[in-house]
Amino acid sequence: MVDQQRRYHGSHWGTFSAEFMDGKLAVRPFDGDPDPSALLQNIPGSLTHPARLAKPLIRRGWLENGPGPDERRGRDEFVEVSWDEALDHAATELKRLGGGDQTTVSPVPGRHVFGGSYGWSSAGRFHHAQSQVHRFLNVAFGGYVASVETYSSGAGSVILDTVSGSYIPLAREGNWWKHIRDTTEMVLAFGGLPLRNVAVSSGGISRHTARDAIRAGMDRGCHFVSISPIRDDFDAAGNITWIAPRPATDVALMIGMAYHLHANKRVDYDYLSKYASGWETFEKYLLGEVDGQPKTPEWAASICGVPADQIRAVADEAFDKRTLVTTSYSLQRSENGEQPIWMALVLSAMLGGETRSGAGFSYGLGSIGNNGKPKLAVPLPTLPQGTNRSGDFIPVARIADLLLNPGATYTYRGTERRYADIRLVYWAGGNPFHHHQDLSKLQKAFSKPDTIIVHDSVRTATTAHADIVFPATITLEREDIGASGGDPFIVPMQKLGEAFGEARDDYEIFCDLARRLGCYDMFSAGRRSREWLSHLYDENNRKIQDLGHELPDFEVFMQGEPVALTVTDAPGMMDAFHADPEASPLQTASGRIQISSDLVASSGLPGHPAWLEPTEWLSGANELSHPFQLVANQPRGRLHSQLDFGPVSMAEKMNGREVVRINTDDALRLGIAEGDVVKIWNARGAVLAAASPSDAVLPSVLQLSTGAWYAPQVLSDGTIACVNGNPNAVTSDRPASAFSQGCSGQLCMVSIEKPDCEIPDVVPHGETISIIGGAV
Ligand code: PGD
Repeated sequence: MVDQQRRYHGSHWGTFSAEFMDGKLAVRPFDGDPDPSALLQNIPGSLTHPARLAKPLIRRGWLENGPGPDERRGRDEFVEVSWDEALDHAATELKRLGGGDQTTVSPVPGRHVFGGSYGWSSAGRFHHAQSQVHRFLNVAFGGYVASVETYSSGAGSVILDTVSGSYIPLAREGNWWKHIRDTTEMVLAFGGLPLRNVAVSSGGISRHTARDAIRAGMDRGCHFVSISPIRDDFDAAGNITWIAPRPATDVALMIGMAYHLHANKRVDYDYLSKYASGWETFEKYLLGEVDGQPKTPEWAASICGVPADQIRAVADEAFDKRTLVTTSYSLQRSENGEQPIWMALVLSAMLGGETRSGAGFSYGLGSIGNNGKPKLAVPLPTLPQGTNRSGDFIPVARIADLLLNPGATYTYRGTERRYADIRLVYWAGGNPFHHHQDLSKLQKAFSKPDTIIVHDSVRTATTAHADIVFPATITLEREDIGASGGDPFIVPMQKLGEAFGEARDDYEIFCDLARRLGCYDMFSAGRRSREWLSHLYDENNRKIQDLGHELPDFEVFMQGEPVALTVTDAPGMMDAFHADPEASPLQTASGRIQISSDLVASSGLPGHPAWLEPTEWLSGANELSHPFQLVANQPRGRLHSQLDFGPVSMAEKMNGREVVRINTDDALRLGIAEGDVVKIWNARGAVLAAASPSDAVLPSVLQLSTGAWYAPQVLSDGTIACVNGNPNAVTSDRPASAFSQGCSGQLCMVSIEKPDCEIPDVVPHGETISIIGGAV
């Protein structure tokens, strides 16, 4: 039993314990964490921050005129209402759209209801908002239009599923941090290995081990090569070789390496013939038999800007050593984002794959904390979401197209699909006005549905575009069970404070609606929150006991400390495949790693990895009108847009405004000095940010992280700009390709200038949604 004053809790940025000291919440990292994240210190202020939602809100236009498309969303006023009023309005609307007891109401699955509701929300196996909304819509509508894939990895996952059978083992199964510590001789890190990203992991992370593994690898003499236009994408201390290609050109660099290796017979052809298929098709492309252009290091250098001799040298070293090729998720969050991931897998295969311990290919190492760690030997508790009978879905990053183009067709994984006609959007636990691109397009898309319902704990830009806003508790205000694949602890998430204002748990909100719709019994299964927790825990414990392990009793667990889970070094998919490719083939068309694919070719792409010129890149036609390549990457001071108001996030800003880094020479040429507020713009929109000249970014590259809360304002020169610094005001929501339809939000072309207009102050968190008036 632990000290009752000190409570444990789990979060995406680390396990911690907390207690109130002098009336303030003090957060202390979990003792077992060797490298806790500073992001934990964003947490204490979240209990009472002024951006918290205290009462239910209804948009005035919706309240007065009823449901229907409305361009005032995002600009309209909100009216505070009582819970009963808000729930009654919502329930009436849900019933109008076919919601109810699906055993008695005509069971028309909700093909007009978008419930994809993407977002990280908070840690916790039961109160996970996305799981709650999915369960609710399955019960109340019989189903909904879902979303598949992620903004993190939309293009990479789809291509790896196609050419290696499944992306999951390549991201999660290899124990890569251990290899880096013990055996790997060279790490070719495309996109770097950013410690700022491994600080977080969806669902929780108890032990941050990456920094120690890198340090141990360096001490052993492992050569780390970071390939990125931004130097601190590999932000560990020590000797790291930085190779800086132009953004979006890594695939050309890899193909140039492949050409050199093949020309010098420095390829493991035995590996290719045993474990891969389609080499001959790719070889023709490599040698220029298809397009008359041999893909020499000189050809690659002309595209990526890395000298040909350096390309040759790094390829030779990679062949001579036990080389681990890694690609960050960011690499594929761009147009043609499938290509560098596919090519990195092929390059690794040319080097002999995983035939030597410590060598091979790892996807997303460094992109998220729990990738590349030992697997759990035991299952984790999961809330059953029921059955979605609608059968309809979109690739997640197609949300704006779905709402704007009902009935239109598109392709995904080689199959033609059609967008549904959506009347209701129900969102809980995500912030599309943070995570989607081209936010003015999204704003138009959000004007289309009849009704938008959002649950959140804080007044985000997404709540500003809703019709009904339900205030949700945060994890600190409720009990839950914390656990995540790849993390070796299960954490009792103990309640730390009372609900803010009138906020309710997402589960309670759905129960209240289900009662009004006549489907409470089915939704709740007769259980209150605590009964669900003990039910999920006990059910899981039984499965764990069947495997010969055991967890404490539920009540003991909930009042105790985090409990260690068993991990395993049992062979994963790639190990089994390498041990016997005949007995354990990959789930691909050929059973092997596919160097060429007819399915990919059926979407109009080359059927092998290739350099495909993006619409927006340095050296492209677009460079003439907008000469800078913006890299809109993950932030250092927060997770996505969450807790942006916390002190760690605010310390990264200047006067509350997000910072854009610009190469020192470019800044000098444009007369931009440290702290100057600059306007970054293109045809899609504009954003203000505080400039910071730096030699850590390549010339003609700007770096502005995601996550500042979207606050569009009309500037005195007439431009509408996000004054807080959200890069998604200018990024494109063009799909990565017609094959994956993944998010391409990482890169776009922009102009930058010191604006000739008054500079408005930033909009404080929560004030974009207004009970007294809109922001624009
Ligand atoms: P978060 O800021 O985590 O972003 O997008 P995502 O929508 O996941 O939003 C989570 C929301 O959930 C917050 O508003 C938070 O307040 C709310 N929330 C937290 N706990 C609870 C709860 O218990 N209940 C309810 N109802 N709400 C809760 C992230 C997405 O952004 C991702 S994963 C990636 S990788 C993308 N990255 C990029 C990028 O690199 N570049 C660009 N340009 N754009 C990106 N967008 C993507």
